[in-house]
Amino acid sequence: MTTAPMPDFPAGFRWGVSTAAYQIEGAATADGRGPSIWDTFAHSPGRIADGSTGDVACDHYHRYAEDVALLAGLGVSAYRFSIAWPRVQPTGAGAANPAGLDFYDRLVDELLGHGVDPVATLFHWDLPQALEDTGGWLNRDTAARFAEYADLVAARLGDRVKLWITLNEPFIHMSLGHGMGVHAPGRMLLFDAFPVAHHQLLGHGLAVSALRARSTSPVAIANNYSPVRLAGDTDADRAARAAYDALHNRLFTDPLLGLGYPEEPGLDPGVVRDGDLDVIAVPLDVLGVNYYNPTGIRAAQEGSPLPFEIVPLDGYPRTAFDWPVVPDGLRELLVGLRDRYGDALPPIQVTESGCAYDDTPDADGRVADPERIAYLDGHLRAVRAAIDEGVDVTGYFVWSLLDNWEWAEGFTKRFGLVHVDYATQRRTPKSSYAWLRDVIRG
Ligand code: PNW
Repeated sequence: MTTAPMPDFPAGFRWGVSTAAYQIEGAATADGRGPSIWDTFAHSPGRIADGSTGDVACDHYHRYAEDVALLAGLGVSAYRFSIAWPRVQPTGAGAANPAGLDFYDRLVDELLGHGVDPVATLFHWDLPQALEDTGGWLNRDTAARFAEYADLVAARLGDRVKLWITLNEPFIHMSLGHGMGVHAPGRMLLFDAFPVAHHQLLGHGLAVSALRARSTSPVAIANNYSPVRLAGDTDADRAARAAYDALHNRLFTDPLLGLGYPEEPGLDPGVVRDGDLDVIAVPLDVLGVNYYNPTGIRAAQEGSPLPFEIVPLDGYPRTAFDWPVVPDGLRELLVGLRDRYGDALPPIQVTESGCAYDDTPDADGRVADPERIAYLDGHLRAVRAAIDEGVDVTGYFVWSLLDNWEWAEGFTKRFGLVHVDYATQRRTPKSSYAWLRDVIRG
């Protein structure tokens, strides 16, 4: 980490932190909430590293006022949270459950009362189980259901949410949830999971129109991106890199920006109907970029079901997730998006960036996390460098405000600026919280 002062960011730059409903809220059956695919998955034996569930998580549903006070103390101008679809529509269809919407109404007003812009994600992976029972995102009908849900949310919150995000990381939801089976709903379809890509994107396009009918606030999607590093120098290695880049970085962006699906073999979702690509290419106000690390790729071994092999990247520090820490990958990614999409690219906000470490309180109850400070320092400098190279980046959100329930890893990975003792629900700001507060003030 350099000791040079953090460079300035443009006036109006949006500083934020991000969370997701199932990872923090708990209160899984409160006020009429229906089950989601993550309730089902977490309650199935053997799926979660520590056998835990999100039943209680950070109990944010009851402690949101304390958590908003933490946001205010941090000095962020925005908070990205997600709305649990099964709180709003317990079975994924029909009239809104008013008690479910009431919670987000209270949260939004609490944020506004502290001068924090509410940024709402509509889908952060917690599909109502009843929709999964009719095929989930493999079923085209789920896209239409998603737009109806968006309409219900916008009718209630459309006057106060400052930025809408339709989907969180549809690539991760497709690949880990439907391709590899390590996330809910636990399907292992490999390349047969592609209808999940198209139906999510179709749902996005329909939801954008539904939101705009009720709200004048800008609309975004949050995609996960990973610059691809080539491990090997044969033609087969280069072909593998192109295949992986098309899958991870282009499949969910080319169609949004009017280019249609990538033409790489095997990437045709097969369920596209006339007119769908126009629905999907509805203009975006902002592109949300979630970045964690680059991916090393080389040609697949003989007999592999995949057209590439993922290999570890050597020579970098690693987080507790074993993910390499590569700040310059974020600059490379941002510049690469601009170079690829040019004028079709809307302004970018980095909607997730962060790291997990084994943070534990010392004898005095303080939590020092110098690795996280170094991580954020490097990634913020990378954003600044991309801006200097002419990329229009208008915001940066840290993942995450709180240590929380990290999906298949349960409570074993701590991403927070604030430590959570799950036994007592006591929140303790880590040293990175004070560091970021000072950066934002500066
Ligand atoms: C994102 N990968 O998930 C999610 O949006 C967050 O909910 C999550 O807590 C955060 O990143 C940290 O994991 C990802 O395997 C899950 O490459 C897995 C991957 C990437 C992102």
